[in-house]
Amino acid sequence: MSKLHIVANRLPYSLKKEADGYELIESVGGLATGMKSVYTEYGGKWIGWSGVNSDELSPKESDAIDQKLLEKSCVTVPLSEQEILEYYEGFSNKTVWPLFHYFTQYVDYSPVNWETYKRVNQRFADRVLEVAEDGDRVWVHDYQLLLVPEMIKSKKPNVTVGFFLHIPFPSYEVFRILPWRMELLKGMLGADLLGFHIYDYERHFLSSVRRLYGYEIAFNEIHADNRIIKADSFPMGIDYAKFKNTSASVMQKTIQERSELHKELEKYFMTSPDRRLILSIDRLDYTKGIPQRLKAFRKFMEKYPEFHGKVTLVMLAVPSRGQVEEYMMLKKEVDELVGNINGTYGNINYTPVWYFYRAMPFENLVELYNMSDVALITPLRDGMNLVAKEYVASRGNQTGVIVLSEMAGVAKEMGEAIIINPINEDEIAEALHRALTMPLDEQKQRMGYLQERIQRYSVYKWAGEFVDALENVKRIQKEFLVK
Ligand code: ADQ
Repeated sequence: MSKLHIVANRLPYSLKKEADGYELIESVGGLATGMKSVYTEYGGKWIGWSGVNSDELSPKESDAIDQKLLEKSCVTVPLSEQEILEYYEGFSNKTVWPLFHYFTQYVDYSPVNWETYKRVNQRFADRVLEVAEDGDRVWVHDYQLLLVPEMIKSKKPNVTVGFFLHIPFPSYEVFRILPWRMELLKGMLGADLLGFHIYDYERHFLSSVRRLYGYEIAFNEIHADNRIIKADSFPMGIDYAKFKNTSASVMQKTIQERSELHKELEKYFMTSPDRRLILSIDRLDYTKGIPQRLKAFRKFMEKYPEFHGKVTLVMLAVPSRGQVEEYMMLKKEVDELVGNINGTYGNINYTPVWYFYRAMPFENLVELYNMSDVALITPLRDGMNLVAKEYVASRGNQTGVIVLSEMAGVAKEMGEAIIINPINEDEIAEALHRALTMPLDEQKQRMGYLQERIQRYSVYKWAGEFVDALENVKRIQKEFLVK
């Protein structure tokens, strides 16, 4: 049977330094969960970076790590400090990330970073070429590796290549700004199948291909120099059962067994029957609309004094890309806004915003999902947004309301949420009021539909469908050649 290899910037393990060497820690993120099921089933390798700067490792340490990872079917791509700076923090996160999220004012056009991006992409491709044999399939992930599909295809045309973009693909008018737009598209077009979260991103991509390369496009098939390439949308799901079951089990724990956070949340609700929690969870990233969200909450407090003392916004922000200037500025702005709201509306018994600048253990995350009345999800742009799906999966009693940005890919699957424009503070303040006063029957009806839909298209289903589509494109290409 043909193998299926995964290529992603990071491997599904991170390394922890111990006295006697490095220990592997399994990642629990969405991508790792979904992909592990796939590459182990098809006997392939996972090619990626271990997360450790290779300058810090002696050759002996490096060999030992490679060996340990190989036992888990992982092949490492070493990256030096300079490469991490220029390829990862540089071109990936300061050029492609802001551009693809429509933050054109933040885009850095460093030719040095671009050269390193090309070189590192080639290194990833070379590792793939070492392990992939004719007839195998390779699934490349995300914006750090846009050039890899073509780098594989040009050397091994009999390897079937799939590519999935986890972030938006922007409109042509934004994409065209990039000096290296032709090269990036050429890189992506090395794939036989290109996957996006939603149809809008696929449409933007096809439009850029048509305008920049002039290829004929029939529905979602690109006819490129005697090859057929397919684009399609695959909305990524979550491990629904994991959230559902953890949520049920944490809520069944006895009072003594409960976590500190759980006990604190219960105390909060016990002080008054009409207390409410609003939850906000993201990486601290400028695309997530966190300052706008805080301003909208402040507006809500201004407009609805009857909720003072009764509503708390729990805001979790995971530290992210802290070396990049825009992220440092964002952190400062968020700190100040939280201080301002708490200073204005708080008192000795009441803190309107509980702000946690850290990652939470999984169980605590699920407790918060389970015990919050409203999920406030307002990104300015977001490829998908898995937090919305995780909230749905964790709602054991089917209550809870989602206030959701129309700019998140997930909004396309969540017509039952209250959909808002993330810039419109008044609209969000009104949506919060509506969510907090929504009758329980209506909440249950909406949440019931959401649960049914999100449960059906889990991360496993998503991965399975992509792999099936990759097989299908192989067949279409064969038929095309026979004609
Ligand atoms: P992200 O931008 O990282 O992903 P998202 O999809 O929301 O965004 O995933 C964030 C993940 O981090 C969630 O699984 C969430 O549970 C977890 N998380 C957030 N805050 C946390 C905290 N304080 N503690 C612990 N865990 C926390 C990118 C794209 C998205 C796309 C995904 C998948 O930007 O649009 O949905 O990839 O394709």
